[in-house]
Amino acid sequence: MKKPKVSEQITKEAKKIISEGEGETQEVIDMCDFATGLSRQLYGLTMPSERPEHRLQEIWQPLGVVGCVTAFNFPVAVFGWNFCLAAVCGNSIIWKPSPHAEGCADLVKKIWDEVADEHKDLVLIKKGGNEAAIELAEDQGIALFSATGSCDMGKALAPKVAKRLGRSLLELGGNNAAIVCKSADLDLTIKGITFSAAGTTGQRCTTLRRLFVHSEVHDLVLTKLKKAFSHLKIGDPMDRNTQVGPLISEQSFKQMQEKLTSCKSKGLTVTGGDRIDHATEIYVTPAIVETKEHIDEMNEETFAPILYVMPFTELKDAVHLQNSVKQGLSSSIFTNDVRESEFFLGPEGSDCGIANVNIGTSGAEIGGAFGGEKDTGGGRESGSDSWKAYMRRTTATINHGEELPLAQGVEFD
Ligand code: UN1
Repeated sequence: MKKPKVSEQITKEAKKIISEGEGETQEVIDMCDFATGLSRQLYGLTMPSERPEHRLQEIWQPLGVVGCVTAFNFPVAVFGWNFCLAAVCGNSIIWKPSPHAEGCADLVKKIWDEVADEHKDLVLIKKGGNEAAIELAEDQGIALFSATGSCDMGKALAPKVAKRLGRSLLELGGNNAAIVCKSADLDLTIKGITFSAAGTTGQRCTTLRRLFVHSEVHDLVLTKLKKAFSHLKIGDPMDRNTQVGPLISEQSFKQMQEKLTSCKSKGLTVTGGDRIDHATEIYVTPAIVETKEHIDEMNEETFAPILYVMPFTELKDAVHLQNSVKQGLSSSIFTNDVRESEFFLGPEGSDCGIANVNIGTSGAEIGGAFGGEKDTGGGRESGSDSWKAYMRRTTATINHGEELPLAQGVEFD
């Protein structure tokens, strides 16, 4: 009953297409289900003790207050990842939403208050920009500081938390790559690439930004990709036929244009990236940049739909380039060769927190731990054992005998 309202609010503020708004709301519902089951599974290990009549056990305890900073592009799902786990682990949360999406936060809080009875204050909202995020980071009372946003934001805030020896959980920028091998099923591949690169108008941390294509299929993939991009339906995100909605701000458009101008000045072929005339919204055609080498522009995350496409001949070289950037969030390989996919998933393969086979880089399910390595910040949210970040661990040793034997056989009589 509340789902359409929340979805529409997401589409209104974050400008995501309505199907993605609905998907995001569903993600919160799924997190509620997941966390409800998880609340009975916050297991602590029991270890055999080296001493007779002793027991060794881990007990997980709540942390206290979690501070949560969320970005405009996932205005409710990321809160859901954090709050659902924080709550079943016994914590409360202070949520600082993006200034672009405070209406989403108000709506979620209203829904919470309707069902929360005496637990309303488990969720408090702190509105504001950078200053509000800094206050949370510096506040000694915030036991866990969980933030989603750019790498620059993480680098500015993490030292403030570290200065008070607080805990951080960071899910920062991505610069995600996909590798297309010659054995790949190209129809599936083009679909996966198009959704990951152009979906959400390139404004996901998991958006596909760099594509390495085996030289034997490079030209064919490029032709098919350009065709797929040219058929994308760009426009009003409330219209169910739309696939690509507007960019969030003029600033995003400016950053996108700067990148494309720089690529053009290097003589690279750029297809798309054009602004579509509109009175109020910023619509842009997703861009493809063709390059023969890994240029500087590819090292940074531009939060807009730009896909760099580059050929390779050896898989290990493609993986090396994929891993050569500072960020380490998501990655994909498209292949029907098990040796290639296993190499990609192995220790010499992708260095990212997420590695997919025959799926694009975006659109992760909540059941897995979500997050990435290196400049992406190392945090893990949502599924698997991510809940452990929201608790503190007590190691308890219980002596149920009448003697006091010391560990390691120490004598002190
Ligand atoms: C983000 O952009 O910050 O995997 C999160 C995905 C989404 C989450 C993206 N489930 O694309």
